[in-house]
Amino acid sequence: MKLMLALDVMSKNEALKIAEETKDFVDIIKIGYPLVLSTGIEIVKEIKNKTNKEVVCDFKVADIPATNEKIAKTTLKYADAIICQGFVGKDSVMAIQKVAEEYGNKGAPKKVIMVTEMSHLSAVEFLQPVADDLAKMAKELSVDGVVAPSTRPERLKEIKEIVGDIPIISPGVGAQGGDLDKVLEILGDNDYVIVGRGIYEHNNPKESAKHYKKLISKN
Ligand code: FNU
Repeated sequence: MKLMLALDVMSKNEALKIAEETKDFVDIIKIGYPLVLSTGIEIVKEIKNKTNKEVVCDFKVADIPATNEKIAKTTLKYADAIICQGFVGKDSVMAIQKVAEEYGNKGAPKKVIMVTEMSHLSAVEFLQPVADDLAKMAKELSVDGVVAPSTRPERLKEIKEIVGDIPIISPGVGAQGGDLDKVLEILGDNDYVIVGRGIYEHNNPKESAKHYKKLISKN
């Protein structure tokens, strides 16, 4: 199982410092609007140069196909992977997949990760009722990964059963209170546990990353 660092800090210096400090224990780095809107998309290059890790842009893209295509082009020029929402439907996700195919190559494929059920409390209101169908769509489209919640292990398990061998990217351990032990019983070698605040808000991010990596690697 792999550790994905969610680097949601708001300054370039802090981002690069934490990325470098934790890189021996982190498998892949995820950034999103907090960092990219604060510093610019070029931060992707700087993180990659400093760490030699793949960078995922968590933009939860959720627009019409024509706009999704533009967002994907700008993002995948820099990033290795992009996160999109599935609830906008097949054509919107496929528009991103088309860009990923165009921009990637065998040595450096570009990946599309689709959100199914989110990890926060209110995801049960509107997303949970359709999440199994979203997971089925993710399977049908052969996306490169799906996001499913560590905050609700029973749902994580159900979604994993639907998507089969598609890697799961799971947020919710640490600050959101997800139970890592339960999550470790469900996820497998190709899946990712996302930890953000549990690492970057820790007084020693390196030690925290090391701690999570050790717990995850035991399985
Ligand atoms: P931490 N994230 C999430 N839940 O938390 N992409 C989702 O359902 C989802 C996400 C992201 O809580 C969130 O934006 F689809 O500090 C943040 O970047 O450990 C990270 O996962 C969790 O961060």
